[in-house]
Amino acid sequence: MSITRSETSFYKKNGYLVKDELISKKDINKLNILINKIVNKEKNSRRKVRDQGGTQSYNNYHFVFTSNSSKNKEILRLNNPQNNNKLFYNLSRNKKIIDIVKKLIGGTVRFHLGKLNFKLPNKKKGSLVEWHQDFAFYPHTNDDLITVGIYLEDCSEKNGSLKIIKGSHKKELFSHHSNNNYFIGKINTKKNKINLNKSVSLTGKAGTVVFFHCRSIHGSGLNYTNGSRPLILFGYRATDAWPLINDGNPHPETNFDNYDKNIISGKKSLVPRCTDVPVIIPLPKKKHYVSIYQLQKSK
Ligand SMILES: O=C(O)CCC(=O)C(=O)O
Repeated sequence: MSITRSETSFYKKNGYLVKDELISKKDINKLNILINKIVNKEKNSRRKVRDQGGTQSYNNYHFVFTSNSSKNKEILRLNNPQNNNKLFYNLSRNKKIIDIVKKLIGGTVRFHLGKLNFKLPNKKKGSLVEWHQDFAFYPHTNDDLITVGIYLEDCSEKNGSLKIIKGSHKKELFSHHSNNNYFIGKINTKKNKINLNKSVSLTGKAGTVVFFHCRSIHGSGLNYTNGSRPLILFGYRATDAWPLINDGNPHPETNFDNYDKNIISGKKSLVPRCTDVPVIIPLPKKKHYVSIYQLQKSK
């Protein structure tokens, strides 16, 4: 099962596509059982937390916490779940997902990144994610990159579904820098007169998969429920989209073999495809940031 021509046109026009319950209930249940185990083990561990879990770095599997306190530690994110468990790895290579990605980014696919964002209830300091474009974090020589979000539980505006601004992938790449010229990973929507009326909430039942373009402006609101909102995000890129910076994910200059091992469809090539895409280098950063949550709070 892939997508119809009209779904492809919808994606091209709007910069996103929602596929209801693409992943079966059975597979979602298995993932949720595994996640509960991982989270409980980590919460009960007495391991000392430093830097709220540390930064995203090559091939790393790690947790991002709300604080360094072992008593009140809450897990915001699990980075690179696909590196540590077959179930997550298989999901990142799921045929239904990859077939759609292939159609949407032009035929070749290289795995780029993986994370599991929990979005804690608001009362447990689960933050909102401010408006941003993923391409601002990792510019490439072309923009055939896509983010895929998989809801592991039913997701509505109440528990912080993703929101996206229709058609924004065709507009400019906005500055994600502060007034002091530091990269802070968010857009000043007022200053840039971004029409938030064009935003749509990407809600769906558990197993729903959302696909969005790397230049689509997106974010998510607060979670007003008592439970967390687990969302797996996987990034994929065309094999000839060459990274212009090292974003802490598989990178040719860090480990060339591993970079190519992440090819899912298509051939290796040393010839990047350079297209006329807007690029702003995401530097400097005030300090080496731990997560998007921290980064977006910096000035
Ligand atoms: O977890 C979310 O709600 C969105 C996260 C996101 O957009 C990101 O990590 O780039």
